[in-house]
Amino acid sequence: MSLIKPKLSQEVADTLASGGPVVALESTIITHGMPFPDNLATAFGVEQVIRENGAVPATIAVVNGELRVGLEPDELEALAKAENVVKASGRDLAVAMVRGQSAGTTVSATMLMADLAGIDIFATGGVGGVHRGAEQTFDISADLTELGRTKTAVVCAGVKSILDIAKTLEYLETQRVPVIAYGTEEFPAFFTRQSGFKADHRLDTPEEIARAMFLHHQLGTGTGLLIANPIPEAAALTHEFIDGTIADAVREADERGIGRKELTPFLLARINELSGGESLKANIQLVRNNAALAARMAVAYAPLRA
Ligand code: PSU
Repeated sequence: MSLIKPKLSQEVADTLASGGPVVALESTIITHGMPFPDNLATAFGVEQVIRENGAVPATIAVVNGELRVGLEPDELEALAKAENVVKASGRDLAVAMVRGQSAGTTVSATMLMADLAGIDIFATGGVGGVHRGAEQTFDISADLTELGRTKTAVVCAGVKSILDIAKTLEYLETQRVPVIAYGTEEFPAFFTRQSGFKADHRLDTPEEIARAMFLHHQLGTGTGLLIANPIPEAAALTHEFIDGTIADAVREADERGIGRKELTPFLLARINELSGGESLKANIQLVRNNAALAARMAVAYAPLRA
């Protein structure tokens, strides 16, 4: 039981108090996932998509040591421009507060803060997972353990094949996290619609997903849910185009000894360079697509939780 409440924006506080739909958004995608100015344009655009689909966006971050849920436009801009800002997973929040730091929150930290604020649904691009070679390095994202203990539904476009997708799915099974693919049998691979692995479940409407969330929590499972929403067909990259690029970036990281929390941002930036910007374009489209689904889920879920 937590004793800390993050600081909510007025709009988010009012919407939650009236039982309205709110969708949480992470900020590591802004501080470490995309370059300026695309990161800022995407952050504003994604908030807009959530509004167009009937919900209120709540971008989550740490600002000068304060846990914040719902940022003002000038605060988003400052985060998007900041250099050397911290990347905080759940375990880093307390130290960031003590040191008065500003931080982009990863999926794990955002889930934790959303839960503290009373927000049930969160949209992102991709979640972290089990890295390739994890049998040697033990590099498994804290996002997966957080999904195993925090009751937030996370909408993503699957996980990138910078990760070991089979091991990521195994780990989620161990953590009692249902993996629900939206409108498809297959677990998507972020830039591509297919990964070669099936998701555990398929549901075809936001309303069905909202009901599954409700029942999952009624069962007292205590865990989150991972909703995998494939990138729209028109924005998707092909395996022929992106797989070699991903492999090259992973090899380069290995040769340069880049690991731990630097690894994911390095791979994202390098894949963007090597793909001539195509991966960034795809990334932006899939985040917007996830925001739309999350908002529709939040609209369907609000009356259930009342
Ligand atoms: N995957 C993406 N874009 C991102 C991230 C993941 O496609 O920006 C970010 C998310 O914030 C995620 C974090 O929580 O990277 C995972 O980092 P790590 O692998 O170090 O746990």
